[in-house]
Amino acid sequence: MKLLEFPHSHYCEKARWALDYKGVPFQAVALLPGLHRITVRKYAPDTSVPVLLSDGEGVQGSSEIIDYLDRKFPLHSLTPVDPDQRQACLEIERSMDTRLGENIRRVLYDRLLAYPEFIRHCFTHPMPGVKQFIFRLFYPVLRNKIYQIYVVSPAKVEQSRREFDAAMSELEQTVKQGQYLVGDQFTRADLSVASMLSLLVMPAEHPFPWRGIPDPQTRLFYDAYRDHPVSNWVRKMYREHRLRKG
Ligand SMILES: N[C@@H](CCC(=O)N[C@@H](CS)C(=O)NCC(=O)O)C(=O)O
Repeated sequence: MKLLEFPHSHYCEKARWALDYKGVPFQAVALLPGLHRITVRKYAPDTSVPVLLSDGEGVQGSSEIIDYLDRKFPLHSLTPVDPDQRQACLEIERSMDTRLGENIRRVLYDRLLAYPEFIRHCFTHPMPGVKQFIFRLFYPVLRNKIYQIYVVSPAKVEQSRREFDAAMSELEQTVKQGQYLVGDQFTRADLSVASMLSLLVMPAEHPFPWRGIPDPQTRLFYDAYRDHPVSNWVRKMYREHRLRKG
């Protein structure tokens, strides 16, 4: 199996974590954002990663990949059998992929696009020099595109900050009540929420070699959530459930 991915992406981390958790061997194929479209469109209808290539099939989307893996490898299922728990998991995953995942991406890109070396590291690790060269050449165009697609406007950034914070407060109430978000076992709800917050918490078990945040204002954002109960819960989920290969 191959996983087409951006190594730094939280949605790709979600798919990678599911594969590692189930002990499914796979080869991660890091794509250069921008040029990725050419490769991805060969296998899938949309341009987004992650895409899992398995048995000649392209499975696009982190949730679809978990569905696929749970069907193909039922052992260590991430989806509960109980219909109510299953529904609750899928609802948390769907909602938090947006409320945490999309909002944090907007907040971070808004400031960090101004730091090309930081973005270069995120976008080109672990690629050869030629990809770094292409990145430098196209960054001005790429930066504008990313702003248009993911950041949009200062008003949207403000709204995203508020929505992100509201989601964190809501989750805080849930993690106070028990170790897991649904039932008494690790599920796709836990895996999804922890992955969406991997960009914020940068847990030691996450395979990406993170660099320090270069922007002072973004560092304040990180500081504000450093000791948040949900950040501590993410560290715990990574410590206890993020099995690493090798
Ligand atoms: N709902 C999708 C979201 C994936 C997504 O937004 N991927 C971004 C990277 S973080 C991407 O591939 N963007 C480039 C594109 O869409 O062409 C999932 O869960 O996989």
